[in-house]
Amino acid sequence: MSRERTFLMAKPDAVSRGLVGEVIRRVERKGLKIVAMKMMRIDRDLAEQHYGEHREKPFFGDLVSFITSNPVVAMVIEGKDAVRVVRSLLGETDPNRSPMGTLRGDFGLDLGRNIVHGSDSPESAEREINLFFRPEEILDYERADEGWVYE
Ligand code: IDP
Ligand code: MG
Repeated sequence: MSRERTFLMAKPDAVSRGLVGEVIRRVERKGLKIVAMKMMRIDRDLAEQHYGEHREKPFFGDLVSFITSNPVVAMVIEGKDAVRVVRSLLGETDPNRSPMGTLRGDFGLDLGRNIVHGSDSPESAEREINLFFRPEEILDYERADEGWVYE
């Protein structure tokens, strides 16, 4: 079993709307394992690093203001094909184009308030995990159901 890791974040709208439990519930019931988690306020410097690829986009300023506006819950998620599977739990970037049954499809209406962030590739995952977590904050443990989640 490949134990891929990805970075998942409940954004300020998820925290402010009381949707953190919903995000966690969907990750856990899929069989994915949370191996690090913290509530934090993102500062401007971290926001600009995290969203560096969008620096030249017209929405960059609003995106940085939004992501620093209230606390977030940052997580490292581990499991088989975790990067792709977490992205599929999120849905499309625009909540209005995102299928029902996904987090963004079920809980969002607006592109700039799309509830969650998930890494888009294993390379992004490594970069983002290192931005948000120190190695010792990522925990190694077994979930009791692993023999029933993996063959
Ligand atoms: P992703 O979060 O699905 O990977 P990206 O294209 O990487 O989507 O964009 C990062 C974030 O920037 C999105 O989640 C969304 O919050 C915001 N964003 C993307 N495109 C737009 C836009 O056209 N207008 C406003 N905000 C946008
Ligand atoms: Mg992205």
